[in-house]
Amino acid sequence: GMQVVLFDLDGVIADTAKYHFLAWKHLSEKIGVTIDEEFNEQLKGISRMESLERILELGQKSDQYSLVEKEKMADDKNELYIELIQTITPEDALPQIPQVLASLKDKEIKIGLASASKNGPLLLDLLGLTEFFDCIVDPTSVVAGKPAPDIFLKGSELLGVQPSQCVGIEDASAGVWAIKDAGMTAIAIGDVINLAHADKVLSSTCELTSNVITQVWHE
Ligand code: B16
Ligand code: MG
Repeated sequence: GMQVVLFDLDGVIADTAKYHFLAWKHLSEKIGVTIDEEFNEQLKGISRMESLERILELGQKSDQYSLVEKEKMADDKNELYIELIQTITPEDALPQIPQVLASLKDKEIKIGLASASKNGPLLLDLLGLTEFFDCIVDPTSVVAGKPAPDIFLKGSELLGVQPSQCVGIEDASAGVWAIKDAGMTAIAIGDVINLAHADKVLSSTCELTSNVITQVWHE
């Protein structure tokens, strides 16, 4: 039977993608690279340094900077991102998310966070949702980022269950691959065209309930 639900954060629990985008856009413009929302799709679920690398590759500038300079750019982006997310309050949780978390708790289903973001704990605090989480996987504790399954596997390990007992919820294509490669059931939030590799696709979190989650498990 099912025992654990592993949530992605950005794009599932809160719409932080817009802040990541604004911060990357600011950084990109300073070095003469233009990014648009379509390109930004590729950065979803991808780590900070890997995102920077993709932006530099887009502008064919990857070999123009040393690792130290790249780390400084990533730090600058994160500083701006942290400034932007300070305005987040519990009102900014995506629709149904607090209700779903509460309902899973009532059903004694464990809840984990499998976000690539090093800002996950800060965001959960700003959203007032920390108390619902039985574990937060530290993204720096896994070697390979999404689409590798590592972060989801670590979540099942920390909560003491088999991958087959887990459902993962994701908005990013890379994240859905990570869940499927971990041997878990995947629920995706977003466009079915990008996310057809999930077991179930919902167009938004408005459609997410604890019943939808438990039903996918039994299918
Ligand atoms: P940070 P998720 C991911 O979070 C974001 O989707 C991605 O855009 C971001 O670059 C990554 O976290 C790292 O975030 O810079 O805050 O460590 O979707 O896996 O929750
Ligand atoms: Mg995401």
